[in-house]
Amino acid sequence: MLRQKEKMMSKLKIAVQKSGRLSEKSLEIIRTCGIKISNGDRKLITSAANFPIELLFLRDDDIPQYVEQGVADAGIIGENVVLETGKKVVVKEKLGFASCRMSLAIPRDETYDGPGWFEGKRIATSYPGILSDYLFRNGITAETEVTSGSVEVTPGIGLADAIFDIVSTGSTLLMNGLKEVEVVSRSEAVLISSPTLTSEKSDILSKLLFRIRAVKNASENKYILLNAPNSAIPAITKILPGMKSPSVLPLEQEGWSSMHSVVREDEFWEIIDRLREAGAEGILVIPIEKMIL
Ligand code: PRT
Ligand code: ZN
Repeated sequence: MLRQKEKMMSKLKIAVQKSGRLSEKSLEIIRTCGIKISNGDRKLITSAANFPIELLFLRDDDIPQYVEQGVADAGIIGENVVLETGKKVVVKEKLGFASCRMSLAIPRDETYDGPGWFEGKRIATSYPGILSDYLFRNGITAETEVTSGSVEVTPGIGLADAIFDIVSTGSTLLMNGLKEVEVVSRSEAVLISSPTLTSEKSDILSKLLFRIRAVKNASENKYILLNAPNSAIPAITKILPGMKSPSVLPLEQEGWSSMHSVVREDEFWEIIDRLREAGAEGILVIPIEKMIL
């Protein structure tokens, strides 16, 4: 009876990269959402213990197609692959990891005078779709060499004049005597889904997205506590917008208060400097585990 009930309950099938740059972080984000998964033995498919999802471990390039076909309901994948494969999938959420640029690079000694440089040149890439779209938009005719690996060595061995590839730190380009001259697009890991989910699966996806956003918000923000003379409270309140406005609690010491708020990670240092100028003291900054807006 119980088994029958389990069979009837549908689970959201999420495809993640089997092994590569996205694998660990994909599992980590799901685990940080409080979902218990095990993949010690790297099976093709595994179920979560306490949330109605199943994970499918696949090659990243195959994920958009499987999601389009409904073999998987959702997937975690680089935006670059979504763009390149052009499959009918919906990008539901940017996940903030595996960030990179998709760039054109040329030999370091070449003088670069704009996209016209590529006219009539041979460009090696694993992303012919994104490249040809860029060339078309810029009215450039160039030859594309499709290479599946080590694109960056192709100019050095005379196979191409330039490359179009993923750049992260830029050290691979540097090591191969190349320089980045055009950023064509940017990419990070995203959660994609099939455009045609049953309402039951849509509900599971919404619950998962709610948790992912809480985790993301938490990692993008910090909790801040500080002491301030009461006369500085109005100025400090202007600097600290918080989720609504800062909490202000009186301190034992007459004329002083403790203020609590939330600040964005990317504005953090600038805000700290302004707070000190406004009279804040004893500033404490604490990581947030989950943040529900
Ligand atoms: O086996 P499978 O097909 O599943 O994996 P894969 O080899 O195709 O992909 P993988 O694991 O290498 O990358 C997966 C995804 O990570 C990519 O699709 C991108 O969305 C993202 N990502 C982020 C990167 C990089 N950063 C990255 N730096 N993917 C590849 N690189 C490579 C790049 O190709 C170049 O060779 O790293 C080199 C450049 O790095 P820097 O730091 O030297 O600039
Ligand atoms: Zn791949």
